[in-house]
Amino acid sequence: MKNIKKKISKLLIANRGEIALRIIRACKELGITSVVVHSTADKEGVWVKKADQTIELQGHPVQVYLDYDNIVHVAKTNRCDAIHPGYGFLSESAEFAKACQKNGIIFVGPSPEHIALFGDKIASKEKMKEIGVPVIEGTPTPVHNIEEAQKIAEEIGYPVIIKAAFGGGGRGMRIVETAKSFVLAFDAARSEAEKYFGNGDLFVEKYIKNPRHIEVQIIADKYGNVVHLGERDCSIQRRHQKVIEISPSPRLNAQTRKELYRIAQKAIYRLGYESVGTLEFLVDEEDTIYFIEMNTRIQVEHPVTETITGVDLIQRMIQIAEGDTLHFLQEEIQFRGYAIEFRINAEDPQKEFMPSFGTIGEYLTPGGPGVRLDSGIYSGYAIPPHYDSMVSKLIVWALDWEGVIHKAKRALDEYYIEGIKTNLPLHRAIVEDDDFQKGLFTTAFLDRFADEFALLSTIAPTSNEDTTSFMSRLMQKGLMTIKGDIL
Ligand code: MV4
Repeated sequence: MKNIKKKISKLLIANRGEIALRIIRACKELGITSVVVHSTADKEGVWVKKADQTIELQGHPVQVYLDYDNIVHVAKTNRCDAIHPGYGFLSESAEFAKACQKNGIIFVGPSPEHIALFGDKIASKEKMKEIGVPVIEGTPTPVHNIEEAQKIAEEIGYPVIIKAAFGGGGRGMRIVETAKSFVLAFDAARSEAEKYFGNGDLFVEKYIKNPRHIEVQIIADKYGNVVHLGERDCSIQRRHQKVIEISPSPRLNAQTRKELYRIAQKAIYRLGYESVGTLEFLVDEEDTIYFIEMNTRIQVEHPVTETITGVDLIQRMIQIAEGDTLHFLQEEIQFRGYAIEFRINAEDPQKEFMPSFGTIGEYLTPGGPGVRLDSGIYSGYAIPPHYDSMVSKLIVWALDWEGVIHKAKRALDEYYIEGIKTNLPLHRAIVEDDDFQKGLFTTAFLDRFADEFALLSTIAPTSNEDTTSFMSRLMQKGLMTIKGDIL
């Protein structure tokens, strides 16, 4: 492998919000000057206030974060040696990583080749299979002919799932229960894939019912040293948006866990992958493990791993990019206690969880032992409407599962955000749920729970509402009838 060592003294952050602030903090601790590029809509961002240097990018508030030629140009003219892409935006653009390379700028992440490989869900699945990683039975190449695809689905046996080769976020994905709905589902998946990913390639797999979504965090240097940092249980998600992430997974038998780690570590070593990375697995009701995809970026939920291992993933990611050797061995990593991350979104459960943008009024944040808050907002801040609705991440830690539930309840209760609707009430309801507390949940948990919660929140009496008003609202919704004329 490349034996180049180059110190980074100035790093450009090609991102926004809480992750931009997280990267600034890592830079400060490493003695690196942080440079933030920001849109015209992000002038008042807390990360813009805290960066060492800021550059405003003129243009569409979203497009400026995606225009990689311009970002590389800005990095060069401002003498930055490196760019950290964060998550989302350009973080998984092989072209961006290549453009950095060409211009002598260190891309803080894996090689363009590895990014490209794992962007292709079919090619990466076949590559992993070759290495001995268990994958789900399905088509090894894109299927174009619909009759052919249907024949393969018959062979696999229903239910099957159709997925987009360059997909993500559940788009271009269709579960097919029976042969007669295959054609319609296939056409719909293809149009969606073409529309969102500019490529209509699809593949077909056996559908795994009620899986848990477990991912393994890996860190690897340029010299073949690979360490795993445990798993995260990301089963609590709604419509392919993760809502809560937990490390370690509360109900994973020791043998399955060991097997996940072995598979992940071996695969990363064999691939010659460098930087941080996450292997996503489905674990079915029989504890069978299936690799589904790999994320070649730092993830939103990285703090739960940092919390139980004490490893600063952003700092190590930067040092690996500088050509440093991983300075710890697998045996030196200790996993301590449980961590849970709650993604706090500006959204209204009464309006189908639609984004709820506005200006933050009073802002009272939780703290104390075992509490970490990665927040991109503050009192008086107007949340710009152009970006996604996640405003902060609350991470709690305790030595055992029971303790971390108590910690979560306390920290969620302390958190008060005025001026916008948030999903804090949903989080408070989840941590009170019996199945959640027992660690009994799969990817199906929240789709049901969130809908029931939304319905309940539309009918619950408001704090100062009288009984008559409450009952008449129930009747209007057809949720209650009464005999006679008592109102
Ligand atoms: C699956 C699956 C069941 N069987 N593949 C969803 C997003 C994409 N990364 C893969 N996904 C799934 N693939 C087979 N063969 C179920 C899901 C899935 C899911 C996966 C992870 C987390 C949440 C999920 C919610 C619904 C479906």
